[in-house]
Amino acid sequence: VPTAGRVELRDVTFGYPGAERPVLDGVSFVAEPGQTTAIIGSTGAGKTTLLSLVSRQYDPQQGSVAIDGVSVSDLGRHEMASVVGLIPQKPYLFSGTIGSNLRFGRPEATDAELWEALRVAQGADFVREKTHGLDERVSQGGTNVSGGQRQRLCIARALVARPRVYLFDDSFSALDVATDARLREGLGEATAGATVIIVAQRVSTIRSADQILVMDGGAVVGRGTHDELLESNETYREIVES
Ligand code: TTP
Ligand code: MG
Repeated sequence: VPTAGRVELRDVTFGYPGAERPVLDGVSFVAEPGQTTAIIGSTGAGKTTLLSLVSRQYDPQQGSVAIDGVSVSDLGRHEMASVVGLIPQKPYLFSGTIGSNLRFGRPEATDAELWEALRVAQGADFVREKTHGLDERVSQGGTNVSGGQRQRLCIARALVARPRVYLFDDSFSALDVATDARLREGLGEATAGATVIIVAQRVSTIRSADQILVMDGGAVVGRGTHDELLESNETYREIVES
């Protein structure tokens, strides 16, 4: 039974520097290891902001963010990278090769491990088609990798690092439904035992999540399984019907 990677937010309030109103207001939840927690909610609800607090790009003004009982503010930068794998909503690559990008979180990873991560992330085919394969050069603003390919490379990069907590920020919305399903099936195995938090737009992506948090205006306005929320939550029903 996995026991590592438990994420706990307690009464978190956060506003961006200089802003008048908080973006997150009294958010509390627990995401358990071995489970998938999905977050859904309208644009601007604060989903990305929430993930940025878990990955400690910002600290909350009030409340606490802890992983396995340790406040993330006590984790060093390097430690953080091995604990949390964030796949950002706007995926980015570092200047270098595809291989060096994939090895970012774990430099000692073998080529076989990179290919396995690429296979799961549905990215092996396009990397294989590159003239230089893993040694193909990419750059921040480069055009030899499309947006969708960039996203798959970022997913593979997180898998290679083997963190305790995965944060997927809207990583699946741009995929067709079949690729989305295939990718998440493979991810289920590859991330087994870890804590998985998925921000999603599509209900099909989160239907089977162990827990769904519904966010609206910086607050969690509902939580439960898909069936429970359909019963009990008006905001969730509106999202499902839209
Ligand atoms: P987000 O946390 O970006 O909202 P979201 O991720 O739920 O939206 P989307 O579905 O479109 O991805 O933003 C919440 C609020 O915070 C919003 O009013 C914009 C504001 N904000 C900033 O002021 N600065 C920032 O850097 C970010 C990311 C958001
Ligand atoms: Mg967002």
